[in-house]
Amino acid sequence: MNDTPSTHSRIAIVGTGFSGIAAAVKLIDEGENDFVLYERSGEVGGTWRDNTYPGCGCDIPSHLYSFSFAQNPGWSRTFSGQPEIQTYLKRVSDEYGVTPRVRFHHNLNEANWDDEAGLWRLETSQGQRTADIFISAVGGLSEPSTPRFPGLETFEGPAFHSAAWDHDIDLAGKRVAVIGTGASAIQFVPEIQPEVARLDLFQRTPPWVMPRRDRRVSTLERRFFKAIPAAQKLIRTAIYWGRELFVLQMRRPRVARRTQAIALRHMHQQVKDVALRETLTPDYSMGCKRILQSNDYYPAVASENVDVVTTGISEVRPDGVVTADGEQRPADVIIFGTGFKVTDMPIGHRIRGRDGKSLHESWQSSPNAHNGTTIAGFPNLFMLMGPGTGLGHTSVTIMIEAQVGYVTQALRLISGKATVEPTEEAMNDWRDEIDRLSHNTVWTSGGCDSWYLDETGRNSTLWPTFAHSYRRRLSKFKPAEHRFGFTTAEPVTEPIVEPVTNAEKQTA
Ligand code: N01
Repeated sequence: MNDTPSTHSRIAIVGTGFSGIAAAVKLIDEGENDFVLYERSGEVGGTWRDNTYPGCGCDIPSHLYSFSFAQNPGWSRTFSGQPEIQTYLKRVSDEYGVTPRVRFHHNLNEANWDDEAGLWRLETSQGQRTADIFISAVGGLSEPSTPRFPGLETFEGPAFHSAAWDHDIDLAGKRVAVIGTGASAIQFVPEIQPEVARLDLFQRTPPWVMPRRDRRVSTLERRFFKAIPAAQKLIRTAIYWGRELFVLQMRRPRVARRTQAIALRHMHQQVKDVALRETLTPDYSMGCKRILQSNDYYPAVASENVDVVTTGISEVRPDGVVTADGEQRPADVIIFGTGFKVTDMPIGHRIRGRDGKSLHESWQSSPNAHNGTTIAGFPNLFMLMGPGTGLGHTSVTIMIEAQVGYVTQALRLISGKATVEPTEEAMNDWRDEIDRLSHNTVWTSGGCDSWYLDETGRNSTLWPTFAHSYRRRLSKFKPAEHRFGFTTAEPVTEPIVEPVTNAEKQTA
């Protein structure tokens, strides 16, 4: 169906990661037939397709880090690796009839709301597409952030970001500079450390690292989950509520101190060198940045061929990295584990609303969307995993499914030629609530700089409390918080692909 000539659809979803797929499955279930997904790549999967670095995996238990409607009894580990998650996403996309609706290799360059025609004009790498409703499912971790160190372009060896791992580069026997010690780096450092000649790990801020309670799931367990889906559902529910308790430590310093002690003990058991332990000990409250989990990071870092470098980088030369104290550290390869553009998301520059202003301009350095989803001045735009919906403590699939249910409620209300957008007041109330909930939490007062906070110092990234309260909040779409209008766009009546229903496929 990818060669269908239609350039207009009632609904356009951009992105086919967890949120794009969830939205598509929900629309299919709703009997909505007139929608397409635009995907810049040639495969679904989003960040789980792109991040193929060695050791890439999930730090949320697999039973929870999956869709409630498509439980997978076959997870091979309690915390899945990237290949298995990617396979899962592709399978769900195929089985639920999403894949035939995806237009691959359509990179969204710009999206402009045309107020006269009452539709979105999506400028893609394959030409203009239009839609009455635009669901942005591009995710928060889609655009790698690579620091522009002076002289980087002169570096003679390969240099790549962890989210675009260059598998053609053989690291065996090489001197490797790894920049960053976040969630990605702590996963790939133990994988590459045994094979490289030297590894200089440039650490700006040490992370808190907890033990990773990962294990193989036995064949018997898998058979059991397959035979009795309710048992897997029960475990999922138990994990869900267990993870909710993690919020308490973000809000209560006493609880946090107890967890910090576990992390420190973990480090003491694995790192014998006192000076190195000092270097690796965070000076901020646990949870201020994402809490990491690993059983092999500290042993790798404590290995003879690894140096943890804490002096900042001043420049890159053709054959190495120079720190602020003038020391040059020779390197054959540079790997950036430097994260993603989260608070200044590139999509914010590409979406323009009614008055021609981009999201970025209207946000003025502090992203905001009502319920993390809709934005005044941007009619019929729904952002999945928008501002204020990220999570540190549990699975984002919970937020995604809540949002998708909320969006479908809104879509039912504008089934004709109508538009919907939140009132300014509703948006301000939401922002005030995020600020109130963030106040005095570890995210805003934990003593660290994190990408949860935007340029203005606000937490505009995380939902700063329990996931279940977000679910409850989004369980009912409130028309009174929105403004409705009418457009002149002709509704599209021609189906793009045959309807498929997923109701019978639901396992949970
Ligand atoms: O990125 P990060 P990531 N000079 O932003 C450092 C998700 N994820 O790719 O802390 C020197 O966490 C930066 O230093 P500092 C998860 O949500 C999920 O590792 O800013 N260093 C930090 O050490 C995660 O949070 C899973 O001082 C620089 C590192 O680079 C998110 O992805 C698995 C620098 C960046 O860490 C991002 O993780 C993996 C500079 N100029 C990832 N700029 C799951 O399991 C940045 N750094 C679900």
